[in-house]
Amino acid sequence: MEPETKSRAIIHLDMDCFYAAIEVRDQPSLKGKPVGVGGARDRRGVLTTCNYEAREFGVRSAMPTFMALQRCPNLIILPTRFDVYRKESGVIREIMHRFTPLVEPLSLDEAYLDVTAHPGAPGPLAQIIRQLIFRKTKLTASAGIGPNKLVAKIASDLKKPNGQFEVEKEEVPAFMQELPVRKLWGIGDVTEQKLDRLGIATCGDMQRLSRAKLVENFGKFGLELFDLCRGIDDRPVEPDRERKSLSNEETFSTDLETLAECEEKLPELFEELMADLAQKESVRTITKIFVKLKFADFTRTTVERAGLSPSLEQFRLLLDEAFARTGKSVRLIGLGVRFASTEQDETQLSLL
Ligand code: TTP
Ligand code: MG
Repeated sequence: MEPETKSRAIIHLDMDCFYAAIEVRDQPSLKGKPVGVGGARDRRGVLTTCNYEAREFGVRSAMPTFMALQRCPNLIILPTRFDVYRKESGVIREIMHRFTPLVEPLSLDEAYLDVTAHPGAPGPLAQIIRQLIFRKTKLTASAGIGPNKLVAKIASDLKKPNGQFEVEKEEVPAFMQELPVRKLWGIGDVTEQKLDRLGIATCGDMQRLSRAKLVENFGKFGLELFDLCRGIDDRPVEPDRERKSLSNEETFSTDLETLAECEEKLPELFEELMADLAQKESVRTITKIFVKLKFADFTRTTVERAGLSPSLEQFRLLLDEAFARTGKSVRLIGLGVRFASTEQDETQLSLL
């Protein structure tokens, strides 16, 4: 046996249907009714989230509004109020900081807390934090408690809404055994399909693959998977990490041949970038905006400008310039912004 160090205690806290919960709190007549927040009713609109009443109809975050309305014709759709969400987020963050300085926000409504140094047991602590949040905001939160970020994050989903789930260190192997591989960080559709072909559905299944086999199939990520499927995750909770840039990009299933086709993709990419920005980096100063293109031959080019604020029109000018550089067909368009630098190193926020 390896020498035991004090095991870590990590809480992953996640507000329940955050934007929708705020809207219902502020308009009590909506209570009990299905509510979605976000996009307009036309085909382009997308919901940011919806409450649990709407989820019973199969409505989900990031679902196109028209599809949500097909599933739930009585869905009440409200516009976003990011300033209100940001304010509540600040209140919640302040409460978390009373318990530990090691708070790593993932978005407005989600954070990891490392409470290892706190004298209290982590389960009851999570309970207290959730109660304080409710008392102050009248919003409910769910929590996962575990020996690392991976386990805490997965656990916080299990008793949603308004619940919590704790996995003790000794329980981790059993906890991982039946868990669908999809729940692991970094596994999307493509990896999932590949795993499916290998006959792997759960983390328990994956544990039977050697490191070599995982690397053979997934490259370097295979090494990570070897640990993740065993519930091993040493990543520290890193408070208030700051990224230098934020971007939104899309790779197209068929390459775009003309500038007009590229321009057509802009509004959606722009909307998504703006929503992401509002959620993740609402208070940072933007210094530059950029457009990145990747071409069919996998070469790339980036055009960026200082002193512009992000607008659809400015991005269009950068896109035109980037396209004109080669005229080659385009397989990817990315729009992004860079922030004023701080003394902190660049660390990519891993969206677990
Ligand atoms: P989530 O925590 O993913 O969702 P949620 O809080 O609405 O619901 P849950 O109870 O399952 O935690 O996201 C937090 C907020 O972020 C959410 O209220 C709206 C916003 N959001 C988007 O704007 N776009 C998205 O695609 C997602 C997933 C969330
Ligand atoms: Mg949430």
